[in-house]
Amino acid sequence: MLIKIPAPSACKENQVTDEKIYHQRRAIIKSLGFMGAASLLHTSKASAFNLFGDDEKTVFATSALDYSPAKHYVTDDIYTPEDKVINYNNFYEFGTGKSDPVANAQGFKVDPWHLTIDGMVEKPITLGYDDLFKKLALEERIYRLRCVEAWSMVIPWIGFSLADLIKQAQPLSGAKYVAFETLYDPKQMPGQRSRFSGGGIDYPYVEGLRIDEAMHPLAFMAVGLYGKTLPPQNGAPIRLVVPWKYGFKSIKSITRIKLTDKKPPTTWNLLGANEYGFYANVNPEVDHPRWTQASERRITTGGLFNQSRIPTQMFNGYDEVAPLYKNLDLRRNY
Ligand SMILES: Nc1nc2c(c(=O)[nH]1)N[C@H]1C(S)=C(S)[C@@H](COP(=O)(O)O)O[C@H]1N2
Ligand SMILES: [Mo]
Repeated sequence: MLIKIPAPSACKENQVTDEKIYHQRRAIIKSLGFMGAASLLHTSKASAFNLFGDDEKTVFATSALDYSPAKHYVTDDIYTPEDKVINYNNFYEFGTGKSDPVANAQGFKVDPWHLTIDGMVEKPITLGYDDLFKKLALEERIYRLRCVEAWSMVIPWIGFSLADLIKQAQPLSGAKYVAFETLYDPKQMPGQRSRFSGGGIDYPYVEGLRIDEAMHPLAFMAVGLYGKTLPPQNGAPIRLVVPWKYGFKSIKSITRIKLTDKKPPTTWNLLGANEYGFYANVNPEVDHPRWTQASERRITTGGLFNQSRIPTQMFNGYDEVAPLYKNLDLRRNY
């Protein structure tokens, strides 16, 4: 079956409705079993190359039978314009202000890159930069991202499921957790040079998931957004996206994924255990000690003051993860 995929650049921030319809269509096209991503890769190593090609591109989907009604890979929500997604960031390695990452990360070197998956696995592996785009079929997913600070965005990511990546290393049955680590490179990351410039974090930034959370199909490894490779400020060349958890779990610029039988330390929990838990599931009923989590500021179009305040949903609306926590008191395990 032949499918036409329009270039993402076709959408403009002031065409919200068009943008929405346009992308919705694209996401559905993607869920039709699009397997051609590797063949769309540019050989160029220029900074942000277009993962869907420069123009309308004809690609092959395997067959309509591949369609799975994965309702949570798409959304009716209005997309956050690309310009907001790539200019309003949290990436403390590049500074603690929202506009610091875009200002300080532009020279960040992502190629060569090494991502190692090791620990309790049958077959430890290390992926180089090109492998990140070629080893697994790329797909697009539209996810809500809810920061613990109570703002949120809707972002079209490109990547593959974390489960598919982990399976490449063949986890041992005793592995109970997955630990993640961001690059440690103070020469490139000014926030890592001192405690004061990096928000008090003891770098490298580390995160973790229980193995069943990590293997959940919604847990995603992103290598791109809005049809292009990730900008450095969004965690190039590869970052985690866990849409039902607060944004700080979605660790950026990952160099190591380690399977372990011990609960791994996590950066924000180390920084303030009474404010940031290991689970960090989005939960409107459990407030942050210093602010409510019952609602959030959705960043769409418009200035800072006309963005809508909307109710926060349990698990950020991804209720299919609820069974993962059926035996857990989510008030105590925030
Ligand atoms: N290594 C690293 N990963 C990180 C962070 C960080 O400071 N360092 N910030 C987190 C937080 S708090 C959020 S909300 C998201 C923001 O992702 P975005 O900038 O792509 O929207 O990245 C997360 N991942
Ligand atoms: Mo965040």
